Amino acid sequence: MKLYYLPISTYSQKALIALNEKELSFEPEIVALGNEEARQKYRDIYPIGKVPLLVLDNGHMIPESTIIVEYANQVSDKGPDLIPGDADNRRQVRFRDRMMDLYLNDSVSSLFFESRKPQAEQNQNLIDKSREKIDVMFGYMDSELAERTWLMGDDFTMADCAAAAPLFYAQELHPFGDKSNLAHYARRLFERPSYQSVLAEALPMLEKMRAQH
Ligand SMILES: N[C@@H](CCC(=O)N[C@@H](CS)C(=O)NCC(=O)O)C(=O)O
Repeated sequence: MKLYYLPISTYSQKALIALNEKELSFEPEIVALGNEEARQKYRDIYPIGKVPLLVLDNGHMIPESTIIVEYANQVSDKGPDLIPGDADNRRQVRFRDRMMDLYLNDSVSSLFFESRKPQAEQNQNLIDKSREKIDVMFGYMDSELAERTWLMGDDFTMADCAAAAPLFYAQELHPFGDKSNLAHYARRLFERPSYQSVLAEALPMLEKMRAQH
């Protein structure tokens, strides 16, 4: 199978963590989202134009990071069960996955893209709203993590796959402040081998972007 992705993309990183956790190998295909020609070429494959996208050997396309994580969990018995337990527990994993994507990841991504614009062109309203959402999410996560190793407790799940990348970017864009449970959790996530290898590929690219900024 082939994964279309961009190493620095938060949603790509979520899928990559799951593929690493489940010890699944794939053919990597990097999509240069910053290049209009490459974007257009990619839209011929997937008209929505978003990464990640997993394409199976039979040509079946699996877009959307959550669905890629679900697929990885379905086809591999290796590593942790990323959506474990009974129907109620699985619903709670999905709920936390949605919270991480819709309110944490999207807000941190907005801050990232706004921060790359010249100050006069930045959308202050979007920045303020994003920071508000991140603060709500940080408060929610910090209290949940008071007695938990991972977002669901002892099990590393899809929700943790979804939390890692936005928390990594938040360190600079919107630091954890006094949220020590969250800060310790983030450290555990960043040290996990499945994320270390994602960072090994992403960090040189991020450094290059910073140097160009
Ligand atoms: N809901 C999608 C979001 C994917 C997404 O927004 N990916 C970003 C990169 S992190 C992207 O492809 N942006 C390019 C674009 O919007 O054209 C998922 O979970 O996979």
